[in-house]
Amino acid sequence: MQARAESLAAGEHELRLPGGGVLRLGPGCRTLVMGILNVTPDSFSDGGMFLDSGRAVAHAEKMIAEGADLLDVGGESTRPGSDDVPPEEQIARVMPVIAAIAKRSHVPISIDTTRAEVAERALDAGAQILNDISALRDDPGMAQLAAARGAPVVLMHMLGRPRTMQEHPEYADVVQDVCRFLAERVEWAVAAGIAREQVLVDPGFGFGKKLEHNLALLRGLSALHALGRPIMVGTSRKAMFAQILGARPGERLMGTAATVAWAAAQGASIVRVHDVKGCVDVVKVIAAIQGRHNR
Ligand code: 7PM
Repeated sequence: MQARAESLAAGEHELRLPGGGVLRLGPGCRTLVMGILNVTPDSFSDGGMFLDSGRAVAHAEKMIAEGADLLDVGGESTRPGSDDVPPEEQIARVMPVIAAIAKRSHVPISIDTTRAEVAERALDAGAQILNDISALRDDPGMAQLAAARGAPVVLMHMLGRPRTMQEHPEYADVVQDVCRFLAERVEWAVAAGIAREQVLVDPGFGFGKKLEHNLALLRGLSALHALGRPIMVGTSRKAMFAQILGARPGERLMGTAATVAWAAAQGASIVRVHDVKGCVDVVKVIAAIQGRHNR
């Protein structure tokens, strides 16, 4: 591990996936596109997990066909601002979907949860990456799990708690504050037994941030490279596009695409998006301009 880490060129990263795969990130390859898969009850159907799972799996297959490099599966998408989805409910939602996707394709799957019991069952079902919006603060079991399974972990910045975070977020210097927080969480994760090489960082767009903060973080995104870890960016369809454009969620693709292009040009390793096809085109064009390897 040490030898290989040292043999990597500056800014290059290799995440080791449970099961033996390797995910290459960094200036040598294009920004990867992670498709968002929310697994939530379908209010238009009679309910029942079979229907929900079928719909979610079909959407996963569509995103894979559109070129998704990874999928992020979450069963908690009513947050922020509302009640937490209990772990048992998250497990019931995501497990069958992850198992079905893992059976059909080799696209790496991340599990979007802050709860270790959900993450553990997701890993058992075939997920390989942990995406924790609490940066391992919610559940002490998460760090233990990541360390024990050797799974890569995304550490995201959030100011405050989901329910109240948008009330009055304040920063001295948002880029510096977010960098300092992420640096602290990386060191905390390493102290908890997680390999530094397995950690990704994410500034957490929209999580305890006003428009001015989101824009400052985009403007200063490349400062996060000082953390020495791959950067993930999630701006897809977020409220900043309502504020800049007056766009409803379904009308935020071009706004999202602009931030995806910007993030890719600043060297973000992964963009987390709803609209996979358009965003794959965007990152491919940015890679072509930069002369990066384009697969
Ligand atoms: C309601 C509000 C539902 C907000 C879902 C959301 C990120 C994430 C989310 C992100 C990482 C959304 C968010 N956002 N994980 N999970 N980074 N790493 O808009 O920006 O998708 S949930």
